[in-house]
Amino acid sequence: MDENQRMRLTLTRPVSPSIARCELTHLGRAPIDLARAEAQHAAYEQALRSLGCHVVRVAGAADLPDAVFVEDTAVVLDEVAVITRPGAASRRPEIGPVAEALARYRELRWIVEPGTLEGGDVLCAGRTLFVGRSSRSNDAGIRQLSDHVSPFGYTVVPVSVRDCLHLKSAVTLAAPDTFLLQPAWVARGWFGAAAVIDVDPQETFAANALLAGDGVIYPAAFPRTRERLEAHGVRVLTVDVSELAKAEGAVTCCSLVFQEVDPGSA
Ligand code: CIR
Repeated sequence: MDENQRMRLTLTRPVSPSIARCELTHLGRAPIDLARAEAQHAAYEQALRSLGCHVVRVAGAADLPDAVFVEDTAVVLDEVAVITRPGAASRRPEIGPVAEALARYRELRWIVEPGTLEGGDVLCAGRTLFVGRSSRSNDAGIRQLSDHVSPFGYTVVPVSVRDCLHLKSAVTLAAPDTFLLQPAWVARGWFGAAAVIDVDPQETFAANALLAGDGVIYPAAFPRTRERLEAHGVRVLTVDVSELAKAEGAVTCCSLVFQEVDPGSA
């Protein structure tokens, strides 16, 4: 089936009422306004719909503070979904309901002990998966991911990152052939001859954009980098994610975007 005829799905999960107890690695704790976070999340889902995504919500989890950051629980490719084993132990109970939801769309594979992997460390560009070696994703997890996906023709490239939570804090795709990158956190050499847009030096956390369809969802907090994206012809939909950012989340982490696949064709 033609890619354009397939439904684009996105899995999301509600903001947990316990989000104030979220994991934090590089940020200090700041009060999070739950009602505002929920409203921001609803606007984010609406932005996904406006880019042609059908939003599938996984049930909320009141006792799992970081459940909204569903990206970290799986890596979804056309052929298979790999359920992760988050490096943050508090996040491991998040995976069950996500796996259950994804089983409707994909065959599942699993990262197991001693591997750890979080989806925020996995950047899929065509048939290459760049994977951050971070405090959340270890070499055993990266090897297991490679074993799961290489039969389908994917190459896994481990990437060193520094001073940030995940690889996708430091680099994401702004277009299928264009990276948006924070050069302080990841070296652009990993990405070969591909086009690279650097974030504006005044906007430290600006490298996380969510590519969905023909546009990106992007935080309103980074207008200078937004200008750079638009100057490269990228269609940008801005969302205010200020409350989720206090939990060290950004725009990719609140969804898993994938194409519906005819089970007979995968
Ligand atoms: C955590 O530290 O695990 C959460 N507070 C934030 C996770 C953000 N995830 C992501 O960017 N992929």
